[in-house]
Amino acid sequence: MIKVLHLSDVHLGSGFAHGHTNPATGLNTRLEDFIASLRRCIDRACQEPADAVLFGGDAFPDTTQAPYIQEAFAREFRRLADAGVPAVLLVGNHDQHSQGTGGDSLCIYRTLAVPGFIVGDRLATHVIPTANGDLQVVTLPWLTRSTLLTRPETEGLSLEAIHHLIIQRLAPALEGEIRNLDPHLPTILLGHLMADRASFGAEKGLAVGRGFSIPLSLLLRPEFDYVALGHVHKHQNLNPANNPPIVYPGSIERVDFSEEKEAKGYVWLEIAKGRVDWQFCPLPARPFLTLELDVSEEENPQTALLAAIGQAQIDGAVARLLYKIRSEQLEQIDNRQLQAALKPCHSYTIRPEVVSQFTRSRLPELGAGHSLDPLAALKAYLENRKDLKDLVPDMLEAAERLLQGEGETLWLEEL
Ligand SMILES: [Mn+2]
Repeated sequence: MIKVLHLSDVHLGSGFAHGHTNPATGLNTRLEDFIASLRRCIDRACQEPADAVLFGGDAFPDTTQAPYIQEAFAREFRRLADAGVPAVLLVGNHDQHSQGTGGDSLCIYRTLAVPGFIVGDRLATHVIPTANGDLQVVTLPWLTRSTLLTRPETEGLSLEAIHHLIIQRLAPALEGEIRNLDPHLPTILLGHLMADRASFGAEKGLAVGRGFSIPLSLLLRPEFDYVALGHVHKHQNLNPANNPPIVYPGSIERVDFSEEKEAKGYVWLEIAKGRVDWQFCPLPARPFLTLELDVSEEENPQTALLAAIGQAQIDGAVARLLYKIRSEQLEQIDNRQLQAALKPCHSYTIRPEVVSQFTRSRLPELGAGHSLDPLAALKAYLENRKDLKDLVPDMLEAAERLLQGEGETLWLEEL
């Protein structure tokens, strides 16, 4: 059996807002978290050792990462080269230059001719010699219109029509690769793509251009012993019948709160022709925690908030406290006390939402769906002004009062 470690969506350099600068290293603590998770993957691959490592794409949030972040990624993967473990680095959408002409952030590994490294930036089949025999890997990087189509072919077409055309082109191209496979070798399709049945995670909001999805029928082929995917941050197997398994290992650390409830990890698999055993291996990623409560009916909202914090496992977590409150209760809130209670968190944000009966009952035409109401706009603004943090309750209360005054006027005018 050939032993393979399959990981994906490293996104080194993202989520800095959830961390802080480590005074000992000068690095953002979330970068340190991401590096630690990547290190655990590489440790496993080196210690077993794995016969090959497959990286499913999205090394960084974009192609313009600072050199120290690119170096951190290289430092970990380099250990594979040192240990003689071959690796395939697949190009994901975040690795491609946004214009499609600037190359990708992984091609440097080919240029440097890192021993045993293959950069998967096109649809191609690679035969990788390993200690336990040859492994066949078909690479399918993130597809863009420039991958399979020429400019004149797409001129004047809608995005939807272009996506349709890309899939039309992909089908015969992939078929060509499949027909040229050596039928005796264990074979893996390594793709960075959104498959039809995948449930979404953070990648939905992270993608610059809305992508398109690949029909599962293109991947469900008996010629593949395992389909190793990247792109979707939530671990899942799209084919529970396992013939072949079609697996997203997911991201190795939580990029944002949308991944709060997802386990993070990588996949370890042992493969021979016609046979594969695979296992999801969880990583101790930093927990994210949302504390959401409505204290608008509480006699003592501060006590309710402190009790909720006291009951939660906030130690070392990236936490957010979201609570609904009435404007007249705001003076009962002592933010410094909340901050002290949240101190054991790795980082936290506190977001009060002032609920108002008034705007809903008297001015329904200004309700949700019509426009962004001024209070929501003010809150969004204040959330981005960390320097005004201490003034938030006062400003929201003042705004609330102003809005009520305005409401009265409108109401009178209508009469
Ligand atoms: Mn992606």
